[in-house]
This record gives sequence, structure tokens and C-alpha cells, in this order.
Amino acid sequence: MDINKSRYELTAVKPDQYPVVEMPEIALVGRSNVGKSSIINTLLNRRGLARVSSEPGKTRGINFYNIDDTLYFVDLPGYGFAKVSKAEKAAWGRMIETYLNKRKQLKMVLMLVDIRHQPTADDRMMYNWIVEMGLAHMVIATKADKITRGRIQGRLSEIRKTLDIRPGAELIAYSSETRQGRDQVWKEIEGAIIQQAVIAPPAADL
Ligand SMILES: Nc1nc2c(ncn2[C@@H]2O[C@H](COP(=O)(O)OP(=O)(O)OP(=O)(O)O)[C@@H](O)[C@H]2O)c(=O)[nH]1
Ligand SMILES: [Mg+2]
Repeated sequence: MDINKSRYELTAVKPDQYPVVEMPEIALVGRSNVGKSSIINTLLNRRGLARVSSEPGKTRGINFYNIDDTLYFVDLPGYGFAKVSKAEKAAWGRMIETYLNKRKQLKMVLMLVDIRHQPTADDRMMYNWIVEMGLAHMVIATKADKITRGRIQGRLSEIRKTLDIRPGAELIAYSSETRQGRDQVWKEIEGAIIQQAVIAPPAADL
């Protein structure tokens, strides 16, 4: 995969605006400011492809990034941002839910939480949705560079407990500063995409 040929493609707020080209999609969800845009940039080694903002709540629609015409990274709006109206929050919730529910080519959800904080009620709701919908997923604890190495395992077990992540389900520490966790995330993404090829019905043998 030539990840240098990745580009921002479009922003959608409703399904008829999603890309029409069918490619596997990897979605990113998480609270506002958790590092969704940053992980897209570091996974692709492309500074500034996804807009990173110190001002939370900037990503207002669903952003589709085309990765070498092979897959899409789908940056969903961050939830839990206090400074928006109730109506706007509800609209974001619907936008995220609609995408996760309806998008057939969605192969895996990367759910991000900040390693320093306990997951919130919003995070728990989101995680439960993902599990209930039966979506392949991986929980990524971001900003691992902001705590000492010795505290990482302890924080991961707290997060596992709070979200009620079953033993064996993937939870890793990540840093967009040091790139810790990057290889493991790529491995999971590749696994999710390959799985699709394996379970696809063979071409008719006529
Ligand atoms: N130290 C450190 N800072 C990070 C990391 N990831 C993100 N940040 C910082 O956190 C802030 C928010 O990052 P974004 O990637 O824009 O977060 P987001 O989840 O896309 O935010 P919204 O689009 O508002 O939902 C920025 O100032 C980033 O530089 C990380 O791994 N380590
Ligand atoms: Mg963002």
C-alpha cells in the first residue's frame, strides 16, 4: 500500500454524501480533542493531512480520507464537547450512529480514549454501541507520552475496567508524539481488511 498517495476526499453530514466508491472503511471515534485527526496523520506519516486543532469540536462532519485508493479512514465528529448546544450534540450523535449502523463497507472502528482520564459516560455508551452492533474494533488509549512509562499498564487496566472491555479484546497505548503503538494499529487494520477478502464469496466458477 502506498500510503503517500493518501488524500482528503470529502466531508459528509448525511449518507447520500458518503463516497460512492466502495472500499473498506476504518472509522475513528472518540471524544472531541482525544487525538483522532492526529492518529490519522501519524498512521500515514502525513503531517497536516487531517486537521489537528487545539480548539476542540472543530471536526463537524464526517471526513473521508482516501488511502491509496485502497481504503478510507473515516474521521467521525468528536462527541462530548461541552460548548455546543444540545441540539447540535444530538445531531452529531445521529450522524455518528447513522454512519456506524448503515455503512456496509465499515470494517473496523478505532475507538480512542485519553490514557490519562477515566472514560466518560459518553465513552461507555459509544463502546457499548460498537459491541452491540457487532463491529470489529480496537480501543486506543492516546497521548501515552503524557504519562510515565511505569503508569501505562495501570491506566490500561483502569480503562479496560471502566469500559468493560472483555479479556482478549484489543486495547493499546498510543502516542502521536513518539509513534508508540503505530505498528500494532496498522497490523489490526490490515487484519480487518484481509479478513474481508477471506470471507468474500469466491467468484462464480462458470
Ligand atoms: N502529547 C500528545 N498530544 C496529542 C496526541 N494526540 C493528539 N494530541 C494533541 O491533542 C490536541 C487534539 O488533537 P486532535 O487530533 O485534533 O483531536 P481530535 O480528536 O481530532 O479533535 P476533534 O476533531 O476536535 O474531535 C492537539 O493539540 C494535538 O496536538 C498525542 O499522542 N500526544
Ligand atoms: Mg479532529
